Amino acid sequence: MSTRSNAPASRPSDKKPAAPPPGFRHIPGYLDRPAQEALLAEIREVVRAAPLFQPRMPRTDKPLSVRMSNCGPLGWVADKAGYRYQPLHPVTGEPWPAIPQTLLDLWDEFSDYPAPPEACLVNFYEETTRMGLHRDEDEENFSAPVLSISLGDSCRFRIGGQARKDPSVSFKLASGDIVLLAGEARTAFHGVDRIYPGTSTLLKDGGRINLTLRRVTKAEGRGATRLPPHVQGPPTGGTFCQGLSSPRRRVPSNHRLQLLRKKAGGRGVLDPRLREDDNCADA
Ligand SMILES: O=C(O)CCC(=O)C(=O)O
Repeated sequence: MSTRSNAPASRPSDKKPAAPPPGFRHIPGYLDRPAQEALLAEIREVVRAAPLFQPRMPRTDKPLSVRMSNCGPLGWVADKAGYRYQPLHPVTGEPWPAIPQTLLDLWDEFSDYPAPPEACLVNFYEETTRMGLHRDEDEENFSAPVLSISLGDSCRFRIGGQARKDPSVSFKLASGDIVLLAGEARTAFHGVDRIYPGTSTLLKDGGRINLTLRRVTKAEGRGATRLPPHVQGPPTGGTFCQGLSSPRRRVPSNHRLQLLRKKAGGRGVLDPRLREDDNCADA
């Protein structure tokens, strides 16, 4: 993803509302309440190992209003150096935790893509957080869809066309909803106009979590994925990992990542807001 901002995603237009682009799917209420609670518990574990951080816009250095974390071999980050995927958390310097199996299963069910996701962004929205219209374009692979899962308060999600000024259409996304951006919709401008506070009791202190599963590198065949450098060898400390070449099987690599996390000793919770009793980490 890139070209995000805090600007409102909606813009008044005389044009008739567009239909969502081909490849857009909204599956309301796919996860029932027990499934949402179970997934939330898994995300709390992710955020405990990889605390939420505040991305900043490269040009202006202004913070985005959304706080975020990641799980998977790669994670999306934004700072003065640019928008990119990298294998290490930008604050703790640790590898991202593994993507929970529940999410990998959802990917298998909905993505119709022969390789597993390499990144799962965890976006945390407070009452006033919004996400300006942007395209997800920092991945080198646009043939894989983006799969999104919503937890907590509802939001108004907006999606348009391939140009920022194209007419757009909006939907209310509620806790447990799934959205698939495939085909044309994969590269369509989209954003979050607003959060509807108090619309879900899932998170104790309110707010919304959005999870997006992404393929970052190009798949090399059925089941293919690639290892980040910290799993293959010494960390390069570099930005998005070009030239990752070893095929990776999901189970061993996740296991390996868990071992790496264990070795790291779970240190690195730098932000007092990210304690267990924080909104996201203990909702
Ligand atoms: O929060 C959402 O529903 C959308 C998130 C999003 O657009 C993104 O992470 O690129």
